Amino acid sequence: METTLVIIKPSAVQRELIGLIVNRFEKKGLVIAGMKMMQLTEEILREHYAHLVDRPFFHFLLKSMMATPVVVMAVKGVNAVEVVRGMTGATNSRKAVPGTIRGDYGMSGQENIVHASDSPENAVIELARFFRPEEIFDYMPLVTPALYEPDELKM
Ligand code: IDP
Ligand code: MG
Repeated sequence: METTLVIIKPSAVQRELIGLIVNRFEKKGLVIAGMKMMQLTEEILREHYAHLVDRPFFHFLLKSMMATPVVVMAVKGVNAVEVVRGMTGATNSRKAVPGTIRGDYGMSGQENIVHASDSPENAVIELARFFRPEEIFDYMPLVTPALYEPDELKM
């Protein structure tokens, strides 16, 4: 099983979409292995978005990501990184297809509702950035045998 990082961004917190977004991951069959609210800082954002610090819109991204507290989630399941990225949709919400979270709830490239890790390697790095090890819980809901065929659970 993989665990991936999701951030419910201030754009979604402001629009009162927290519960709805958590519910989408739960209903998909993913496990919420960790979840908390936190205020992001410039320091953590410069690390998290290191690939974008030289882009002209970076100061807008900083302001937008610090506008309210965010909800950070550790989301677990077989191939969770790819599954959650698929549910998230394209970066620009206007181009994200309907049925994805960005496609259903966003109209912006920057204010695009959620962050999701883009590879298993980055998921490990990003989870460690936002969670202490004891904040991610190793449990499986009782419905698990109804969600997967037994061999899939070994993945
Ligand atoms: P991703 O969130 O789909 O992985 P990244 O390229 O990693 O996309 O960009 C991180 C975040 O930076 C995006 O989710 C979005 O909020 C913001 N961003 C990316 N590209 C642009 C842009 O061209 N204009 C404004 N904001 C952008
Ligand atoms: Mg990214």
